[in-house]
Amino acid sequence: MVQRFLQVMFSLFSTYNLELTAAAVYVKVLPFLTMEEGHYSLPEATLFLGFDCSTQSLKASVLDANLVIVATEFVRFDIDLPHYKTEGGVYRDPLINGRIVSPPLMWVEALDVMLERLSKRLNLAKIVSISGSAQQHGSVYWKNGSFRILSSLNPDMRLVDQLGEAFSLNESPIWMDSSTTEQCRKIEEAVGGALELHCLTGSRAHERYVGPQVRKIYEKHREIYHNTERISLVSSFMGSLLIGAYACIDETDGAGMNLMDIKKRKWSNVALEATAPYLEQKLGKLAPAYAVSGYIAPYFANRFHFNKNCLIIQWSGDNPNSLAGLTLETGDLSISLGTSDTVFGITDEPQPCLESHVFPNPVDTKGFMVMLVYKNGSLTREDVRNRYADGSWEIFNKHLRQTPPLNDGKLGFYYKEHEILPPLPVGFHRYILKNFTGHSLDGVIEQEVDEFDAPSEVRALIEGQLLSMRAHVERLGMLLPPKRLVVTGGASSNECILAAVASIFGCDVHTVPRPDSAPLGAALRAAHGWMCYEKGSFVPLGMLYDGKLEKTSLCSKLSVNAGDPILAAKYALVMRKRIEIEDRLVRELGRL
Ligand code: XUL
Repeated sequence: MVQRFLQVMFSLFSTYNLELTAAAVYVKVLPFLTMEEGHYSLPEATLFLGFDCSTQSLKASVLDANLVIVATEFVRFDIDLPHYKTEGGVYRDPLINGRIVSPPLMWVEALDVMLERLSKRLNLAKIVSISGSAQQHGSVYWKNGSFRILSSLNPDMRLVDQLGEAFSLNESPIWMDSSTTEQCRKIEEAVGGALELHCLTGSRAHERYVGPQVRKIYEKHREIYHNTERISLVSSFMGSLLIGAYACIDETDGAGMNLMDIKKRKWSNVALEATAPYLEQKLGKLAPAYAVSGYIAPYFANRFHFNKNCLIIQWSGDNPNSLAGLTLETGDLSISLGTSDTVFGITDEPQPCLESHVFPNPVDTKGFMVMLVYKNGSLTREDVRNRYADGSWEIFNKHLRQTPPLNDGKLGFYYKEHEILPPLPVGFHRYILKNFTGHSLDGVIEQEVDEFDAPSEVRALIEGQLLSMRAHVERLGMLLPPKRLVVTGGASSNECILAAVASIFGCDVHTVPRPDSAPLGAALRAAHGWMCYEKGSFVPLGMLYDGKLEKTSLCSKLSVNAGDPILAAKYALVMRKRIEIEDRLVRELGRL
């Protein structure tokens, strides 16, 4: 009875945009926390589930009460759901330059498949809380009247068979999209310029951000805009499915929209007005990442035997969740090598810099997460591997081993996709630095060439990606070398790439036991949200693992020792030259 009352309360809060935080509805219905030697112990026999709805797959990690991974699972969109005919989880529009979308119904069906698989492996009733990560910036458009469908799901049917008519837009713009340059410029102009928008919302206008995407829909497809009752991020969309109601947008992921006042953690009227009318009511409320979105919907309790008290904690972006899963502290830096490459850290005072993305700290009530994002990550590494290493990682690594550091002055810029940082169009650019001795840039000139030998192409790609990261981190004023550098993402299992990171950054390189830190971070945040709920207020995340980190699946290890400092100094010179060339390319070809 109490339970049903709370479920209805959660739905009402969510539907009518009332503020809901972990502390707002506080009733102890779950096992108790115990305090031991400065940390909280989670109750024995409880499980915490974290998802990651990324570009190419839906992943899951399950943590036990000791924060040890007990199960992982994944659903690959292209392979497990081939009827959507996506490539790498996306559709590239051949007619509209830069338009890249994914079908939201595919994410719904991926959840069906994932839960069918997990229910065969685990007793889902032991899961006390669930959270998730999702690709940042993707947006989902719920058609007028869809709340009714979402809140009355029939447990005898799959989700995909019930939500087919729920969307006003059947193709969601995703983070890879770059079709809104015009809208970005108009929004920046309306708020007083790129820097003004950056200071207000944490980022200048970016094509993939939700604000410019919404403005485009409003300008070009007004009927769709008016037929939309709720706009979710991919993160809050997946959370909505699990609570059977519209989940709030998390403040950290919400900062990736060009719509939120980064300091107040509230929608900014100025930014909303620069985007589209009546937008605030379509967005609903923001909530902190540790808040409870609601209890799991009866649909999942009935169909998959989840405990009806299972809490859904706010979902957030994949990068913020990785930051949580890597247990980053101020002064640490992480490089995530995935579909996108990202570099991020935590700071109290972010410097205004147009290249960076600033979000509220996803694991604290104060401070900021600062991030750089590259669109040409693993897909570009695979492309270069296919062109110059016969499609084999072994040959790719052999090329890296047989070429000297600094690549005899060969520098490459490889953009298979329109790049975010720097904002350059598709294209490969190669240069050889003449007269480079490694001691100064005096007399060094760059000569543009068409192609290198195959091994040098591979080294130019990897060195180029890492030099760009080092240069832009330096521009951001972040601590270099960092206190701890943690490399994560698929390519972090490649030792040759890790060795290049150590040489170029000139510091030790750490890795974590599993490269997919986003679902792990989500599972950790599920436990954190549950703990805050139990305590009735925010509790520092570290209270979950302080003093026992090495016994958990969160512990990082030293993988490669710092490279030679003389070599790192030579890389610093090449980096300066590279950034000079990059700035020139942006002036000549850039989208800005
Ligand atoms: C971050 C970004 C990407 C996506 C990838 O700003 O666009 O890292 O989050 O999923």
